[in-house]
Amino acid sequence: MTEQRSIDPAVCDLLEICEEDGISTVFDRADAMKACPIGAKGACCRNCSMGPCRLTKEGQVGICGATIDTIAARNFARMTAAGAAAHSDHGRGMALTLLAAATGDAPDYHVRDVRKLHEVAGFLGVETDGRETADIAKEVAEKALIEFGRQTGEIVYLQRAPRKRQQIWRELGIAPRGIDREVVDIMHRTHVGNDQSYESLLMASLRTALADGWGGSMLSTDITDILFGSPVPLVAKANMGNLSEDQVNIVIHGHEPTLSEMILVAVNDPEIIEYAKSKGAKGINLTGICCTANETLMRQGVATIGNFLSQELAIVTGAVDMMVVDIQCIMQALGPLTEKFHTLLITTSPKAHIDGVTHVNFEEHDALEIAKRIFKMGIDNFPNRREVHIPKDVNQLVVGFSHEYINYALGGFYRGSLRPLNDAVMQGRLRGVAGVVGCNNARSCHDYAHDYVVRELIKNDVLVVMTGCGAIACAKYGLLSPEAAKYAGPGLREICETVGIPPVLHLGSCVDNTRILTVLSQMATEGGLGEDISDVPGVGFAPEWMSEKAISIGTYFVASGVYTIFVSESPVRNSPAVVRFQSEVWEKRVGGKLEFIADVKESVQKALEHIDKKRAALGLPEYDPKRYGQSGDAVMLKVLEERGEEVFNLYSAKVVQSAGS
Ligand code: NFS
Ligand code: SF4
Repeated sequence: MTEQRSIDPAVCDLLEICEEDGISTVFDRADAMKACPIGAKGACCRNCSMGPCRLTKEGQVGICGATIDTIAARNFARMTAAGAAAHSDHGRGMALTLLAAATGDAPDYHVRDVRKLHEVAGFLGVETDGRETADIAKEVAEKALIEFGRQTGEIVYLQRAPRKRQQIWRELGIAPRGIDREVVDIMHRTHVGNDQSYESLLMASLRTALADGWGGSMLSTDITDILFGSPVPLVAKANMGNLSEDQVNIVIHGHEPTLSEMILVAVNDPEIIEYAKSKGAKGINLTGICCTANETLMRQGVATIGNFLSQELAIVTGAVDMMVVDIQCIMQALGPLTEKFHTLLITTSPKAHIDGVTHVNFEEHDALEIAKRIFKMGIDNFPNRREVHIPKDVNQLVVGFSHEYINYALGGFYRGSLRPLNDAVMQGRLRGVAGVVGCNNARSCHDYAHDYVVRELIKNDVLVVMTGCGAIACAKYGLLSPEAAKYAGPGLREICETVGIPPVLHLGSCVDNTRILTVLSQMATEGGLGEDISDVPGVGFAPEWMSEKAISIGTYFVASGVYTIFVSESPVRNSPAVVRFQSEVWEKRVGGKLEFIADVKESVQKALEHIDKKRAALGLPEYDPKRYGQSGDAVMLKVLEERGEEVFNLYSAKVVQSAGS
């Protein structure tokens, strides 16, 4: 039973405990709660109180006359807007933190990456010559905030896309004006009695999603890098075995790095460590879940113990003394669950409370003090621990592939460039590239589709970049370590062995999907792979999506020219017109298309066919794995190994051991 629920042995172990002890989890609730068959197809509208209207019969319309096409498109548009709002509000939070840091209102935060600050200043038209860092940071933050409230014109970051892409957006009238404006636009046009054309609703969805991808999320990534440093490769660890038997286990969960970074500072405070010892603990062990974990994993090597569907199971170990959550993807079920265990659950964001759960409001201006106060609450809870069941599973991974680092890894410090990547695709050593991202979903076997899709892609010489819960999934199965090169096809394996990278690169949290946009833009302008993102032989994948944020991400990938596959039934399937529009019409207009494919095998097949179609359109040689695997690089590695000489490996030279190991 439990094996069908997850491919993660740690999760299966803990589910057995749940079964024995009668603890209900997301997996049980998914079995008990059948999805509403009407809502699941996009056939239900509750946009006014004459409804809800359920369109179940051929030709039926809502009380106001709305057709199935309008209703499906409106529902989709609202999902996009909610996702874009969540990401963008997170980005706004980062911009406000940078502003507070620059003006001295948040004295615990500093600009850690001055080079990145200057780069972003360049994008936003902020003068840097002869100015103090704080002064530049203040104007960068102010300029970033203008992007949210911009009313007319277009958001500045669109200029980071290939020229041809920008032209497409402008000609179609989908260049976003301001980030907030586009979210409001969707909420307005989907109100009863407004936009009734599915076509216009779906085009507006593209614009709003672009405001997320090239706006709120991209700013979020940039400003997070400025404040906390651009990631560089680190060795880190994944899965539940990273919880400690004899130390205070603090788990951070959610999305924003602002609090977790302060918790990281506090964890090294001798006073806090002494305090933990005074309570009988050997020390403090910090780990993470979901995207907060990805943020601290990428920059500091903090271990991740799981993704979206493991959050309850972390508590079931009985070893978590405190779980601190901020925003997004936090299951309400954690509240009642922690009542059965000793775990202290703390909410910290004014935007995310859970009834009955202790709330400590986190404020940037007093960040470190609040972090320390929260910490002490966790330590105080250590003596209350009862029985613990910590699964042994631990996997190693290498994280920290910012787009800047990918440039450097491939081209070297003085000639950092994606040229080698483009060359590899052009020669056919790499068949193409894929971004595999997104959530877990309790309606499908936990982590199975992520693992399947990624293994198939790398076996077929497709270089994979990942973020979010998908990246955590694959980390747990060893796919993010350089040794995973052995699962790759011959061409990709050669590249991994030569450059010293894993075949699957971890690019960060879900807002960091914008790093994929940046890499794709650079590939398109580097030369040899056309002149636009839609020319690059690549695909986007969300194998286990569940959130509205995933819909926004998928839609901005489509609007940027990428064929994007969600492995599930379509949430708009009751409207063949909307389904067709998202695939055929979007492809004709923006070069990218969105398809929901329930069969995971078929989804990979379609992805590879698409990559080959793009290769053919560029006049590139047909992909032939037999041509590689015997080249000079591989032979040289073998010779060195046989002679017992140390093979130069990026990791031996540059990897900084993770904080925890
Ligand atoms: Ni992305 Fe990260 Fe995970 Fe999905 Fe949730 S944690 S922002 S939304 S579930 S990948
Ligand atoms: Fe029904 Fe129209 Fe109201 Fe939707 S907006 S609930 S279709 S009457």
